Amino acid sequence: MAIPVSNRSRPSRNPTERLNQALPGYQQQVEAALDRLLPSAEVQPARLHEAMRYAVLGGGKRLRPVLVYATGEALGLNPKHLDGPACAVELIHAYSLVHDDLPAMDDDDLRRGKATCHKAYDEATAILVGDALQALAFRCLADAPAGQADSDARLKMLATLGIAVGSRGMVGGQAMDLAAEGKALNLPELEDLHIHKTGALIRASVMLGALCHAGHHQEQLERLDHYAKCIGLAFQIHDDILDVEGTTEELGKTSGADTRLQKATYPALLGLPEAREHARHLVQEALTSLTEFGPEADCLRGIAEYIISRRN
Ligand code: GRG
Repeated sequence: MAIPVSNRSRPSRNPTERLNQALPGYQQQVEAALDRLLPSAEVQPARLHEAMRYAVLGGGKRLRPVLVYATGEALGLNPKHLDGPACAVELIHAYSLVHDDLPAMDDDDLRRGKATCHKAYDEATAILVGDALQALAFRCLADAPAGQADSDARLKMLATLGIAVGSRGMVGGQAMDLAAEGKALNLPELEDLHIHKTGALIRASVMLGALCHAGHHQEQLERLDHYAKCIGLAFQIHDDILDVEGTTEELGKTSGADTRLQKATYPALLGLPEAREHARHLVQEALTSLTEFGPEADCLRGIAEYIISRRN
C-alpha cells in the first residue's frame, strides 16, 4: 500500500536548516510543559519536589521530546498538542540518568554540566526522584494533550512506553550493561545491549508521536520504527565516540567514563574510523526509511544527521 504523503513530496534541500529552525521552539515548548507538570518546590515533600525539578529542568538536548514533535510534524499534526508524550519520554530519560549516575551503577559526579542528583541531594533522594519521575511520566501520558489520540490509542501508547522502558527494554539493557562490565562482548552482543539500553526509548519516542495521529497506518508506523531503530543505534555509537574524543566540559559529564568502567564500546571493538562509518551507514539507512515522506519529515531527517555530528 502506498503511503499517503503531501503533494510536496520531496525533501527540502537542507533538512538541517529545518531542524535548526524548529529546535529552539520545540526545546522551549517541552521545557515550559515540564515546568508546569512538575510539582512546585513549595509543595510537600518539598525536598523531593525540589530534587525532581533539579534533575529535569534547565538541561539536556531534549532529543526524545523533539523526536515526538518531529514525528508529529511528519504526520501533519500540530506539535502544540503533543506535550503529553513529549514530557513523558523526557521524564523517563531524566529518571534513567539519575539512577544511572548512582554509586551502585555508574557512580558519576557530573551530569548536564552540574552535580549529579545524588551529589546535590543524597542517594535516597535520588532513588526516590527516579521513581517519582517514572510514575509522573505514565500519569502525564494518560491524561495530558496527545494529538488526536482516543482512549484506545492512549492505552497503546501506555503499553508501548511500558514495554520500551521495562525489563525487556531500557532497564533490561542497563542490566545487560552492568553484567558486561569487564567482559569482552562481540558486535551482535553489543548491538543487542544498546538496542535495549538506549535505542528502546528513542524508538518509543517516535512511536508515541506516530500514535498521536488518528489516521496512521501500519506501513507508515513500520517505516518510522525502522528510522528510529537506526538512529537509536547511531546515537549510541556516536555517544561512545564522544566519550573518547570529547572533553568533560563539552560533554557536561565525565569523559572517558566508559574506559574507566571497562565498558564494551563501538570504538573499542571496531576502532574509531570503522565506528564512525558504521554510524554514518545507519543514518543513511534511517534516511532511506523516510523516502516516501515529503518535506514534512525534514525535521526527522535533520535529527538523523545531527545525531552523528553533535559535539555533546
Ligand atoms: C534504568 C538506571 C537505568 C538506566 C537506563 C539510558 C540509561 C540506561 C542510562 C544512561 C546512561 C548513558 C549515559 C547512556 C548512554 C546514552 C545516553 C542515554 C546518553 C545520554 O543521553 P543524551 O545525550 O542526554 O540525550 P541529555 O543530557 O542531552 O538529555
